[in-house]
Amino acid sequence: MARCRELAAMSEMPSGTLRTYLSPAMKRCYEIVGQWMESAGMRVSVDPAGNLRGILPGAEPGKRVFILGSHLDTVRDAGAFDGILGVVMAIAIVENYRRKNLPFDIEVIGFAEEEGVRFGMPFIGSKALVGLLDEQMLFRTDAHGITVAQAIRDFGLDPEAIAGAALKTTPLGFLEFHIEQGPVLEAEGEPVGVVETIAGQSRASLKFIGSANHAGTTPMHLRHDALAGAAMWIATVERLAPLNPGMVATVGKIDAYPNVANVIPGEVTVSLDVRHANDEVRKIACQDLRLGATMIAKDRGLKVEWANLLDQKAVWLDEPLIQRLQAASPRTLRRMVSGAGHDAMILAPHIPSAMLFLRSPGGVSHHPAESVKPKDADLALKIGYRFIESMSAEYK
Ligand code: HGY
Ligand code: MN
Ligand code: MN
Repeated sequence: MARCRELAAMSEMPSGTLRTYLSPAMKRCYEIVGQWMESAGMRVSVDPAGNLRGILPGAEPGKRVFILGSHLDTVRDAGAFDGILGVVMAIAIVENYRRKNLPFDIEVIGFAEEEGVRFGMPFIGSKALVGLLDEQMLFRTDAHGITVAQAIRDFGLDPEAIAGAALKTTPLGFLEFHIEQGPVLEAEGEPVGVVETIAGQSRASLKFIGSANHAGTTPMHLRHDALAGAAMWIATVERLAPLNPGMVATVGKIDAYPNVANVIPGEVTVSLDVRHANDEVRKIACQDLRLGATMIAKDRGLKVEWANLLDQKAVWLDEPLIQRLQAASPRTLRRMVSGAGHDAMILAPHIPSAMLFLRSPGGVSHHPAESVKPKDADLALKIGYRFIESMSAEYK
């Protein structure tokens, strides 16, 4: 818990937590987490995509590996546990096994970028690990016009070598500890749960283009107000989501130009984030929202540009690993759907993957009030120890 709170202070914001892909704040975070990894007996490195990687060799180094970990980056004004908790708990598990000569190596990975805050596209670290990064991604720019490739160079890494981040062998599996970030476990009085499915997610960016003009002299019927048009569309997003049970849809970001009170907004860019456990339902909802934007734009004499940023399928996690987690738990584990995306959803199609959720008090996350109960972390750790014991017994 103390370690999570210590890392929360490493931030790009004067107050509040923000750590984005390969930022200076992230460099300080790597130094601290790297020390914790070293003191747990791990050999530490940073791969070409920027993932922080620690290896605890087993009895036959390099022969087999089991991966633990989560992400080190955060959203803006984040809590202290989203992502970080999974890395810190992984290190705690390694500390417990550092002299046990396991029949496999344990690799702890602090993924460099899961939230997608800096470059608008999530999962850079985990995609690099499974060889899914496309060259195009290297040219995406952040708000200051810096490309991903430049950010990698600024961090002292070589973007040309990014393929080197990909795993050379297929690990035995991947286990990610993570806060639930929702209300279910608390509502049911459960300290921990096991994830069965991670909902699919679509992310897009829409630009409504109208014409800026004088707010005082332009009659209402002669306006092409991009912000009013975007606002109409945002209202349809909120109306459409509940029509599909289990769907969530969010417009979290809006940028208006020129963004001054006495000018009719000429251009507005908004984000869209749609999640659902069924990929078909999610895709149809996005098509409907896209059609709606086109109709609103047409009606108001605006243009609208739609850019897809992510189309991440829903993912089922590994049933044998779920069973193994259940066998390691002193209580029946609540099987859950995760509305939040995780690095596990990128790894799961390539590596048997599982997630253990810890209760989120108040169901709060992506917020400074995010918290974890120490006794839940203690229980999760004990389950983690027994999980590794059972893996060790199987591969002895
Ligand atoms: O947004 C999410 O699903 C997660 O927090 N990356
Ligand atoms: Mn998050
Ligand atoms: Mn997370």
